[in-house]
Amino acid sequence: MSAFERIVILTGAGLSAESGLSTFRDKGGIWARHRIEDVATPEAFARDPETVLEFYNQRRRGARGVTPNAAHQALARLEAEFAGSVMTVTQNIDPLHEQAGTRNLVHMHGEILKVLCTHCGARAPWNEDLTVDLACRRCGNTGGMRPDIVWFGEMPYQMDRIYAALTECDLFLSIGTSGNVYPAAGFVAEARAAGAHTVELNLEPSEGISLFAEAIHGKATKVVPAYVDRLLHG
Ligand code: BV8
Repeated sequence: MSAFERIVILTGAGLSAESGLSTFRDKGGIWARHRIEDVATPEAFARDPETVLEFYNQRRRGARGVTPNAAHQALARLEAEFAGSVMTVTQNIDPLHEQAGTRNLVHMHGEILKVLCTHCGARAPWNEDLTVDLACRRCGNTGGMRPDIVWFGEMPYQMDRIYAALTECDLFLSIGTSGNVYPAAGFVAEARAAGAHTVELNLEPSEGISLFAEAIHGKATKVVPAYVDRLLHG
């Protein structure tokens, strides 16, 4: 029986790296090839929608062709077999957690396989390329269809639900994230303040390493299954 009862897990791009999806801040990462100001802000979308839509069209095509790795599968197993509660909060916009079987999941930065109409707020699943002239199926307007993604300067999704879980958790795991982007990078401080044990599982020390009670460094497909086994089988 684990010493813990309520687990909150934060994941980032490093979790999907071994599934073949590029991270952001590693060598050759996404932000080495694109400027955030050009492709990941509402101002960029207003100024040059074609460039922004094409940036996410490439990411959507990439996300369609990959499968969950052993780390995604271990986290789904943890949720299914753990006696207490498990909530997974991901910064990732790929569908790999749900494809591995995770159910209690929050995509705080949105999802690449969903579209949002800026005119009427309608959301829908979307697998194809997005173009500027696409008309919204609900309001019929064109020029406003964007990926259902949280850009820099926009409020991440379900923050109330996330903070409520952080104040209740007794174990906080941060997996595959560099701890650069807020408010996600601040979650470990919230969990600590709630008295939770905090563990970083990452390839290398993150920006927030000093805030974690425990750190396990290595590739996610190696360290995450091993840690989940420790949690489930003592
Ligand atoms: C907001 C879009 C306010 C989707 C993204 C303080 C408080 C609040 C905000 C701020 C603040 N200071 C600054 C800000 C503004 C900003 C921010 O944080 N800027 C940073 C750059 C300083 N934050 C925001 O704008 C946020 N919004 O605050 O709104 C507000 C308030 C009121 C009302 C309205 C608004 C919005 C942030 C979300 C932005 N959108 N993405 C997309 O294109 O994907 S963020 C982007 O970074 C991605 O979502 C990504 O997930 C996220 C974090 O990156 P990581 O996942 O950590 O990836 P990274 O490459 O950095 O690291 C990978 C790690 O994995 C590395 O450590 C590596 O070692 C490790 N790794 C690699 N391989 C492996 C591995 N680990 C294990 N195994 C491996 N194999």
